[in-house]
Amino acid sequence: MSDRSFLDWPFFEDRHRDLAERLESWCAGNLPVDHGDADAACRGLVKSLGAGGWLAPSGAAAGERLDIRTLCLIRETLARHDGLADFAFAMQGLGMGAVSLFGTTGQRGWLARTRAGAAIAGFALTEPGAGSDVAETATLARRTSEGWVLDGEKTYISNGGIADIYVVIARTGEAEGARGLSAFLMPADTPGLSVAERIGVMAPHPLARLRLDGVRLPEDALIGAAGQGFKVAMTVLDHFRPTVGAAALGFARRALDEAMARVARPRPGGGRLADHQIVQGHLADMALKIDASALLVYRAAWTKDRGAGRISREAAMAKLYATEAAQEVIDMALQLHGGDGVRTGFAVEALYREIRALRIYEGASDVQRIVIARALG
Ligand code: COS
Repeated sequence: MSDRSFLDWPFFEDRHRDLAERLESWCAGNLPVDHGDADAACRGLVKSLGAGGWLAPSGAAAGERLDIRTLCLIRETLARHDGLADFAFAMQGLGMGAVSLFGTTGQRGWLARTRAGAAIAGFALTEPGAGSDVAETATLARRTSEGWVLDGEKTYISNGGIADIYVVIARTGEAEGARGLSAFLMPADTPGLSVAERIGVMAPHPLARLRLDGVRLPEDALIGAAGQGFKVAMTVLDHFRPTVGAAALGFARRALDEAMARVARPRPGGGRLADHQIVQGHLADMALKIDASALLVYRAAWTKDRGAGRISREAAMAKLYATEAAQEVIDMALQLHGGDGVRTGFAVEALYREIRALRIYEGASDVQRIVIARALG
């Protein structure tokens, strides 16, 4: 069983501790699921997480606020049990993040569905020519007498192909660069929107390149004000980046658990790997990285939940450190397994593949460094 002592930290309230305990027993009864068909697995996970009530915190109705500590605790716990369950939960939140933070009452109708597990969400931000540099977004949204017409391409869109609803960022041209973008709510069945390519990745999950070809959206599809799309996207990312750190933390905790169990096994020739000081030293380093990650993740979440404005620096530090540290922790856990570490069917092999994308998505590590450096003034 993973170290749970962090739950006593002053970042948490009793409702968080209670939630962590209830989710732990839900996970024990429902996870992991078979990943053979990633689309089917994710559809099933959204349904079962919804039925269990676990998707409700992924969105905020009018007058409610996202509780970032809750989002982080859920991601950490799910990631420890099943990476795809974490993915399914995370995307309901990120996909609908702009609606939770800036949506109108009408737009929030979709939230009721994504929070119940009745609809799947996606966030269509990245483009072939605009990954780290969101200000380069080229997808065009033209205003017409009836609303908007969108043309362009979005890529690496998680849940692309299975989502029912997307938030899409497009250029509306109020100004050059970052000041000329807007956010829109785009149902997946809108004519002109198609899946151009399904993208296979090392830890499979639904992912696609989307084509927008004369996609007509009504006037009220606009989320927030026209020209504010960059700020909408960045605010969403500030809220969700600590949760990426939390998922990395869950993966790292699982890796440490696996490593501790492994090195405690009696060896055929006598003794245990755990008896070696050098192995104890590795375990200590792993535990240190995990606690440092947890402190940064829950510092960011607590700061936001206390009502702070922008938490760009705290969120970037949490994501950068926790994802990089988890990669190191998992690599060491794999190393301690010897040849078994690279064998399919071993948890550390899957963790090694699962962690890698977290250092890239929602702002690659070097983007987080840029954000931190700018926040220093
Ligand atoms: N919250 C609110 N506003 C923000 C903001 C934030 N976190 N970050 C920037 N802004 C505002 C700035 O204040 C500025 O406003 P004004 O025009 O009023 O001065 C405006 O947005 C432009 O900011 P900036 O000049 O910093 O923009 P850049 O184009 O230089 O942004 C980075 C650079 C790299 C930080 C940004 O493009 C980024 O985060 N990229 C990564 C994107 C990403 O995570 N993609 C992953 C997609 S997977 S979902």
